[in-house]
Amino acid sequence: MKNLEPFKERIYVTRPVFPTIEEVTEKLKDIWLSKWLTNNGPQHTMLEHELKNFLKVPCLSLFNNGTIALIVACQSLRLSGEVITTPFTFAATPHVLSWNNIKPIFCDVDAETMNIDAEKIESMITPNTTAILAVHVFGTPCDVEKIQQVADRYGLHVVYDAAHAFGVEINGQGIGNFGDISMFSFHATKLYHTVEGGALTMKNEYVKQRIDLLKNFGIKNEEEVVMPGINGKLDEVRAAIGRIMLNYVDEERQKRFHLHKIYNEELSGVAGIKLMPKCADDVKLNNQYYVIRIDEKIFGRSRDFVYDAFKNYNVYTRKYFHPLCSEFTCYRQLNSANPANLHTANLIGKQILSLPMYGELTEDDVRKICAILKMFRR
Ligand code: T4K
Repeated sequence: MKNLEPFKERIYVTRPVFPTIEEVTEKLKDIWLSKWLTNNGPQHTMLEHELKNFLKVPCLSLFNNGTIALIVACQSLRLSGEVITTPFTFAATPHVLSWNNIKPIFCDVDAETMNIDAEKIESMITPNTTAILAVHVFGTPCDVEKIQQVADRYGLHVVYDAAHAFGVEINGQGIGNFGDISMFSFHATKLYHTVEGGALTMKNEYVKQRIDLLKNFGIKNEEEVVMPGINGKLDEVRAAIGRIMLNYVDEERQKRFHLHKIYNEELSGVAGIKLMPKCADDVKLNNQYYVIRIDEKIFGRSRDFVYDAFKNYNVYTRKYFHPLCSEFTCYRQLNSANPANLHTANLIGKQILSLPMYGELTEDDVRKICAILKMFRR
């Protein structure tokens, strides 16, 4: 690649998938005719059914975003005290615990998958622990078997933040089948989206009923309010967009799968660059993100140098997830936030870089991004 001029237009870390305006207008007409805008309308009912099938889960409840969904998941299980979680995640994960008056206990992560280190969870359990909140970070599944074993041994709940894991499967099973409850985010920047939105998946109708009450103010009927609920409902317009977006998700995933291959092809063997973790053969990934880790000692440049230098070429990468949640001012005083206990997470936080990944990127774009990156090497 000789021509290493900056890109003419900004290349962001991601771009939302847009349906055609005609498809949206068509669906809006249905909504206008129905005179039903929110509160369990027909689009909502249909999308819940369609997503339940798509994600291969027994039960699903839609939400207005992933964060509220996760807050409600904790409420529905009556979690309290301490919950063991990962510091290498988006701010929403520990914040959800704080909003439930729960103390997040940060556990170090696995050096390969970057997910919570299942081997270390046990040592963090105290009499106050009520659950494990694990994140399938960048769509790579956690060690679901080991986590369940630990949880069963100590009578803990398991909640998965599957915000990144839409459509991920293990041995043909939807990722939302593991643990007590999983949360999916349908934010605009996700592989599948409803503009803003999210869902919880759960094992049975009983749990779903409780969750459905919690997301609708606890209103059972016009005479009875049975619990202190919140407003977590997804409206008809976004549910309708979600129904359209289901037609796009496979194609988008295929495009990203191809771009992943190009990134791997271009970057494998580059000294100082570690690629996405490899998963077992029975794992179906969604290829939503493409992240690398830059070892400054070998690459000759730091992650921060690369992040800044890319901007000169109009490439806007992101440092997902730096700073670690354990470094936030609201959490860093916790004993578990001590960097001495989070050695791997702290190392990854300094090395990680999310490269542009979305279906609209061309193969040439990706090859050029890789060429620019290789040029930075010293
Ligand atoms: N748990 C985990 C592990 C999560 O990653 C998230 C969300 C949650 C929980 C919470 O789920 P939600 O409550 O959001 O459903 C973005 C997303 O807003 C956030 O949903 C996501 N994780 C997080 C990883 O990424 P930011 O602050 O980095 O987004 P922003 O606005 O900087 O967008 C990133 C890039 O995308 C921009 O540089 C340009 C592009 N973009 C973005 C938007 C919104 C567009 O081109 N068009 C757009 O409309 O958080």
